[in-house]
Amino acid sequence: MKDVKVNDTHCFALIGHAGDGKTSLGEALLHRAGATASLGSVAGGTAHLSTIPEEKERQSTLTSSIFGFDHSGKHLTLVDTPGDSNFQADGRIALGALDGAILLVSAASGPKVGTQRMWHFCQSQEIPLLAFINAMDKERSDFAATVDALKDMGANPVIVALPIDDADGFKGIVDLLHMSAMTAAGETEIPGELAAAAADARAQLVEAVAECDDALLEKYLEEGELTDADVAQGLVLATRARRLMPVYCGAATSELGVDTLMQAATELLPSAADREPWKTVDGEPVAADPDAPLAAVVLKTVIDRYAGTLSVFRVVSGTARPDSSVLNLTRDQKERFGKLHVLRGAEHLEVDSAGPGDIVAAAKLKNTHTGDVIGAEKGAPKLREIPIPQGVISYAISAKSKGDEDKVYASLGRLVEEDPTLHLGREASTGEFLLTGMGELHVRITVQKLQRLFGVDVELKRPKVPYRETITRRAENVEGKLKKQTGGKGMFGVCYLTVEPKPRGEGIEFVDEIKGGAIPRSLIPAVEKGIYAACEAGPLAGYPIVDVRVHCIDGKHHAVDSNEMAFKLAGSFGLKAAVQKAKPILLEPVMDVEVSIPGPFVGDIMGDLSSRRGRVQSSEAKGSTQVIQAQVPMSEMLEYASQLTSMTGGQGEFHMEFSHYDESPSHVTEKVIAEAQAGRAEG
Ligand SMILES: Nc1nc2c(ncn2[C@@H]2O[C@H](COP(=O)(O)OP(=O)(O)O)[C@@H](O)[C@H]2O)c(=O)[nH]1
Ligand SMILES: [Mg+2]
Repeated sequence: MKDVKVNDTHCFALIGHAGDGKTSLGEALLHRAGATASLGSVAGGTAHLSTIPEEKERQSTLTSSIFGFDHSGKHLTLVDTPGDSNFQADGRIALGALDGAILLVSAASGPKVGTQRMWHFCQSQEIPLLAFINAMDKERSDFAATVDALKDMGANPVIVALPIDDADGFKGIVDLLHMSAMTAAGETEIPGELAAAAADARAQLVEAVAECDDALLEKYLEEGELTDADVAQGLVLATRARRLMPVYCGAATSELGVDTLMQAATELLPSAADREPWKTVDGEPVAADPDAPLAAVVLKTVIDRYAGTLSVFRVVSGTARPDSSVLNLTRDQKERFGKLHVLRGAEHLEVDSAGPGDIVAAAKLKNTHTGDVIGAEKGAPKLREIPIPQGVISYAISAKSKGDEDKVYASLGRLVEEDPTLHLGREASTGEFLLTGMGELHVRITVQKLQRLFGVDVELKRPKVPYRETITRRAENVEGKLKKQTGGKGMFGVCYLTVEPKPRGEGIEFVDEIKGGAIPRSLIPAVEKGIYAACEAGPLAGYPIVDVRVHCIDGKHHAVDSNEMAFKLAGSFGLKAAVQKAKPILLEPVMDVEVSIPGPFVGDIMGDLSSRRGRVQSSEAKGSTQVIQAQVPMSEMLEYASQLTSMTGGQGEFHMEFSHYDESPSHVTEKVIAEAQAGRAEG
């Protein structure tokens, strides 16, 4: 890899909804680039990007898969991501370490929940995108409608490849940048009957590119055309600045349109050298310089049967070398690399160095986890860590055979290490182990892996609902006081807090408004700590408090008796008192639910969703299947999988994922409070 320059090093992801063809497209890209000897197939169980048995069995991607390869003098890393909402978080984490992505959409069904969710995520993270409209060979494919649907989603698509799709089916594409046609036979003339449509689409492309750049626009208005070089260069800038999302199309399983997409991925998406610079925790840019001290982020952890635990990292700056010492800057832990490997699906290829933009794996690091940042022992900038999404559904689990508990706990610990969106905890009141994941399937697959890798069987019990608590009005100037000045060491701290509701999902915010040293500067963080600690258990039923802005407006201190402990407790008492005065309520998680069923079941299923307090948002026919979208409180959906099976004789399917928190109705609140009180009485 050392011969490839940083500006010829690219890493990008394939993202989109489950089942639309990402893995198949990845296989086609790898095969056309000569990185694999044969075209892998998901349906045939030969995909190089499927790395674990559960993926082959379900014919669906469950964990992101990384493949590094060389192509046309460039070093590329392709990351195939899961589309299913249970596993999408894995793709989001990987995107935190990449430079761009290809958003795949099926021409037969258009953008779906998974497409939209990944698109929004890329928007929020400012990740440059190309779109690939796949499955153009399917009978119901509709290129124009799919482009329109991308527009409706809020994207700014511009067509760069037009399908050659006539009565005999899909044959290839017209590349509007080079005004040439590509079919299975190779490059050819643009078919006569498409000439007018191609000229029209080309004019739209030129116009869209011109509008993104003042100098180009001026030239375009004066001369009425732009040169090929102008358009190509303009499109590069517009893509990287995320002003335009260039749209390509093809059919992954027959490798049509794939070469043009590969060229676009390496020309339009930024290389490691010309992406937006990485930032340190202090917001300083970090240049992709192979000669600087090493700085890297860990995007994945893999438990490998032979190699042990692998930490997969992307080099941001500097050069990683085998047998060298590094520092985990997240945990302030010394680590040592042994050999370094490029991942090629399930295979590993040893390398002797890795520079900016390269993604490699190191085995058996001591205490390094997904999301961490690592670097040279001296002089490494501390990069921002990759945020890890938190799971939403918790199941109480127990070992099937008594005496296996320790083994279950230890083995689950290994799986949690590999998948940071899983969480293993213990419920204080009952002592039960709780396994938390992104959805029911996520937890069930984890249980399957547990059995396969470690031979332990566990039982899943009814999941717990992660309720939250918040406030509904402002409470001003509430005192939090700790005063203990009789006998022993004195303790004195007073703070005055004003709390107010924040919009849903914004969490807790602390605002320091202390003036004139009413609380000494050095002790204000203690107040903040106390407030955060008190937010862990709300006054109604002990669930975490969320979405509150806390202003610390005044306080009192004592020259001798004030200390950290005193102010931490004062902050904590103040918060509890303020929340009580601000009319606290219980929030319940509401899920986005998509149910697919044969037409005749629609009435029953809609009625059932309403009885679960669900709000049906749409019901659409897709062929003989009816797809219902609804929002339903999580507490009503805990055993939906088996209930749907019995209602439809196994002919229904559903997806569900967290949408938002909503105030729970009073009968639910009362029940949850009563349960919490019963739990406390027992515990
Ligand atoms: N006809 C057709 N089938 C496709 C195409 N791409 C993928 N498929 C099929 O769709 C199914 C799901 O594809 P997969 O690549 O696993 O989708 P992913 O979940 O997005 O990774 C597989 O059975 C593929 O063979 C395509 O372009 N045309
Ligand atoms: Mg896949």
